[in-house]
Amino acid sequence: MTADPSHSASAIFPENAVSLAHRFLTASVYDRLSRLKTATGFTLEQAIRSGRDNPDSHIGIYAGDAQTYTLFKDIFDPVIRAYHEITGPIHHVSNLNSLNLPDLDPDNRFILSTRIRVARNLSGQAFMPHITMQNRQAVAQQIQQALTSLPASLQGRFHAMDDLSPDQIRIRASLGTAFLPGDRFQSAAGITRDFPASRGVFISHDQTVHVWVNEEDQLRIICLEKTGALAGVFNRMVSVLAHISDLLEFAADPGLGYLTACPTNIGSAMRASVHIRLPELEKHPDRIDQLAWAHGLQIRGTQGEKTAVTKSVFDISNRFRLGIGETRLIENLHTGIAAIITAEKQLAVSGPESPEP
Ligand code: ADP
Ligand code: CIR
Repeated sequence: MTADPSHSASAIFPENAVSLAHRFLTASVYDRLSRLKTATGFTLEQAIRSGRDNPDSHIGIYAGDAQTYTLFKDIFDPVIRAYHEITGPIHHVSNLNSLNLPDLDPDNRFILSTRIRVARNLSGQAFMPHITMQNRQAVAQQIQQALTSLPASLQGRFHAMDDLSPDQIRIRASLGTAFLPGDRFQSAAGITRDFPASRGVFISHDQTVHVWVNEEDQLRIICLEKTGALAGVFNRMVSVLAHISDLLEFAADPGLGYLTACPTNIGSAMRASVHIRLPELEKHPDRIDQLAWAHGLQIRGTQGEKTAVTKSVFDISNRFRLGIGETRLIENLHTGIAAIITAEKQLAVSGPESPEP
């Protein structure tokens, strides 16, 4: 098929676009895929809207439902390969088994908290960029109902966000009982439509388990502790997932793993992070970047994705989630954070004038 010159990559995305979607969406791929629609009616144009409207997007593409990943494979496949750094076959691996690892910071000198989240969507429902208002509400009710069947140790309270004002949401988000509306990337993707309708946060009575309902994905299951006990937080996640998976069926693909709105999250859909205070390494950005890179880690700002580091508190997490089992992902993070703490201690001893290694 001859490519329509008006559909050259530069005509689809603005000239200054930097995203992977822009990089891989050739004129011929665009030409072929732009004629297609998933069974729920999701199009390529919708998938790339966020990347097109936000030229600074790194990924620039979202899925509207599970079928998006297969129907639009010709663009999702290279984006997934580039982000997850996969050259051979894409092969989801899962091993949700308990771990035993030493506390990364037994004296609580560096790590403020450890958080592990996994993303999930319900099988058979469109994802947040494309779900109807009615189905979004049905999803919230189904999840809320399922959570009431958790065992006694995981019982908790659901905090609906529907009727909250922006000020109430801000206050409750700081307390953990709500989440903020999404950023401009999610907004352009359609994820934040009708916010805060059908959104809410479940919190277990002991506060260690949170479930965000209808944020970027339908479920963000979160285990959180104000320590560096990475294995303990992971083991709780293993147990929570075993219970929740008995109650709900999740969208998944044998090769791609759990399917999520953003292709960076597929696979285990797990992001394990520590909030860690690193005043010395903060003065050596190249060193911390190099350590993170070497250990397959990602650095985010204190308030999350695309925010700044404040008071020297870094969010450091696994960069990869696909083709690597959950236990290895946690072990790699453990090794990387241990190396980062060692480097921070060395810099503190050698003083501020120490040369860049
Ligand atoms: P994700 O849900 O993909 O992890 P974000 O990067 O936006 O997305 O993080 C979500 C929220 O979780 C942010 O408010 C962030 O500050 C908070 N967070 C992330 N890691 C930790 C942590 N280790 N301790 C406490 N809060 C954390
Ligand atoms: C981008 O392309 O930069 C944004 N859509 C965010 C990509 C990272 N994914 C995410 O936060 N879930």
